[in-house]
Amino acid sequence: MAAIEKRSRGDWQELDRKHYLHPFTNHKELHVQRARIITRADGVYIYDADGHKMLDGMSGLWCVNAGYGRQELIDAATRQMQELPYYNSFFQCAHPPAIELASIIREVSPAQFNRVFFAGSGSESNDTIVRMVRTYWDLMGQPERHTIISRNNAYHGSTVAAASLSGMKAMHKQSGLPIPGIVHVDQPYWFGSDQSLTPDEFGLVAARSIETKILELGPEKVAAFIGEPIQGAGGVVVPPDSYWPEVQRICDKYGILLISDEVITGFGRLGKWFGADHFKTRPDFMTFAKGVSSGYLPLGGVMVSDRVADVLIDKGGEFYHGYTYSGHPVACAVAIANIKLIQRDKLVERIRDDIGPYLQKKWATLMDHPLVGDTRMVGLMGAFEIVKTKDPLERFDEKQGVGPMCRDNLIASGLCLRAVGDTIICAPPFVLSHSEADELIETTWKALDLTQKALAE
Ligand code: PXG
Repeated sequence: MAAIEKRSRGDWQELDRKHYLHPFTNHKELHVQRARIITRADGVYIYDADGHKMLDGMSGLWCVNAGYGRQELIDAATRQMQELPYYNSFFQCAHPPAIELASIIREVSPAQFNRVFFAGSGSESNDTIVRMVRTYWDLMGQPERHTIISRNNAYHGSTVAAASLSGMKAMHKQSGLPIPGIVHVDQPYWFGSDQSLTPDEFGLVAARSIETKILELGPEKVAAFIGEPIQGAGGVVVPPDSYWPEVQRICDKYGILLISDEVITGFGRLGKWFGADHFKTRPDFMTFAKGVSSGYLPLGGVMVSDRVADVLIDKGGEFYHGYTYSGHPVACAVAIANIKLIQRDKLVERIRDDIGPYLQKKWATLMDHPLVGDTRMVGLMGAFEIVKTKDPLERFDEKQGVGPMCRDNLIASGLCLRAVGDTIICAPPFVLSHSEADELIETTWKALDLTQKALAE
C-alpha cells in the first residue's frame, strides 16, 4: 500500500499553498506560480507530478551523491528500523550504528581526525562547532578568544549561529544577525572582482583580509576561521590556487583554529574524500552532512581533531550540548551503507579519473556560447557565469533576472540546475554516466540558446 495517497498536480499545489511553509521561499510569488511537485526519482532523474522527466544536475540539494533508488540504502534503513529504530547516545548510552559510522568516517578522514560528534544537519553541526570552539579556548585558559571569522557570501546554514556564520546580508537583515563574536571578511571570488589582479594575486589579497581582520580584532581574541573549501550556495566560488595555502599560513601563524565546512565538498564531490584533501589544508574541525547519507536520511556531524578533542575530553568535564537525533541509528545505518557503496564502486576515484575530467572538459566548451563569460568545475561541482558581453566584460543588471530565466529554460528542457543570480551552478550525482553527461551539456546549450533568443526579442 502506498504510504501517501495519489492526488493530481493541481490538488497537491492547492494543499501546498494552503498549509506548507517552504524553506527559502517567497510565498507570495509561490502562490501565484505554484510549486513544482516532484513525485519520484530513479538514478540521476527526477519526475514531477505531470511525469515530466528531468536530469537532476543538483543531486537534490547537493546531497543525493549515490543517485536515487539505491536498494542497499533502502535495505539498510529497513533492517535498522526493524532492529532498533531509535535510541539515544545521551547518559552513557551508545548503539552499534553510531559507533560503527564514527569509526568508518575516521578511516576516510585526514589523519588528525579520530573523533566524530553527530547532529541532524549541517546547520546543527556548525552550531556545535561554535560551542566547541569557544569551550576549547575557555579550557585553554584564553576565554577572550571567542570571535570566529567567516566570509561574505558564505553559507553555513540557517540556525541562529549557522546563519550568523553565513555571510548573506539578506539573511542577517531579517533577524538581527550575526550574533556577537562572528565577523566577516572578503570571499575569494575573482570573477566577481574588477579583475585588475591575476587570480593568484587576488587569492592572496582575499586571504590577507583575514590577517587584517585578526590584527584589527587582536589575535588574542580570535578563536577560529571557517570556510567552505569551495563556496557552494554562494555560486560555486572556486578560490584561486594561492588562497588556501595562505589561509593555512595565517591560521598557523596566529594559532587560530581552522574549520573546513565540508557539507557539500565532503565524501567525494571534488574527487577526494574531503575538500581539505583537495586543497591540502589541515583543519581542526570538519563539518559534514548531505553526502554522508546521500540525503536518504537527515544526518550531519563534526569531525573533531585530536588537538581539540583531547582538550575537551581531558579537561572539559561534561559538554552540555546534544540533539535527540545525534547519531540516529537509522540515519547512521544508511550512512554506513552509503560510504561502503562509495568505496565499493570507487565513486571518489571515478570523479577524480573518469566522470570528473569528462564532464569538466565538456563544461568548459560552454565558453563558446555568446552568453557564457566564465566556466569552472572541480570534481563534480561547477558553475558558469552568464554575461551580456565578453569583451569588454559586461554583466546583466541582476534585476533583469537572466539567471533565473535561463534556469527556467533548463528545467523546461529537462535539466535541473540552480541559478545564483546570473551564475548557474551544477553538482550532479557521482553515478552520472558519460551519456548522461553528454545530455547535461546538450540540454544546457539548448537552454542557453532559448535564453539568448528570448533576450533578443
Ligand atoms: N554548510 C554548507 C557549506 C552548506 O552548503 C549547510 C552548512 C547547512 O546544512 P543544512 O543541512 O542545515 O541545510 C549547507 C547547506 C543552495 C542550498 O541553495 C545549499 C544548502 C542548503 C540549502 C540550499 O545551494 N547548503
